[in-house]
Amino acid sequence: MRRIDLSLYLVLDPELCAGIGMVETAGRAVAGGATVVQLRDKNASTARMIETGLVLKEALAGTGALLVVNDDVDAAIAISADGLHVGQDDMVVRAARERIGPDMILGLSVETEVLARAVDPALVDYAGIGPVFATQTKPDHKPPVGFDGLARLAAICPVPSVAIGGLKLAHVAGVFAAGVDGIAVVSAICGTSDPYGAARELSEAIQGRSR
Ligand code: TZP
Ligand code: MG
Repeated sequence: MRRIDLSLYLVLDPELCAGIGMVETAGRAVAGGATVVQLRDKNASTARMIETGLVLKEALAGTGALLVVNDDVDAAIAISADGLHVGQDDMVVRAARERIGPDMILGLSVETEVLARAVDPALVDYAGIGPVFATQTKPDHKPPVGFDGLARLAAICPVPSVAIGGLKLAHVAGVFAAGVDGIAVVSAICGTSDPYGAARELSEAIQGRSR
């Protein structure tokens, strides 16, 4: 299994990034320590995802941060993204793996114990577990699992995992104590006026707890 640094996983949101834009937000967050950037734009066409994805890819080149595309397998392939992230309803996992080939990272959202048990490590590289807490960023989210549920799901998942949903700086210790490999945030970085500073604080808290 390939090693992926999931520790600070930024999920972009076009509305929350409206001030400086998704590409600038991602660049600043990666300078502050984000290790993965996911391009997530639910309303964008594939053409637009490709357009933004290519600019993002160039902005992240040489930083070591991974670029993951949410849902849009054609866009992920067109830009040769590092990864594709799908939800349980988006694409059948096997079909997604067949489309992207063996080398692209595949992430899968996992919200329940049944789904955690069903994760196939031959197909999936990491799981996004959540929502940990309720969040306005994804209005249609599934019931929150809390730290206890997060720990249970992370223990069941046969692949590395990242926690998502309502997570802020104050949650870093609790999230990692639950046994996951990373913290995924949208508003804690995109919703601030200083994505660099926000990412840096998160990154320092993450590193501080593993020293
Ligand atoms: N999937 C589950 S919760 C969520 C996604 C994309 C949104 C998390 O956003 P925030 O602002 O970090 O709570
Ligand atoms: Mg999805």
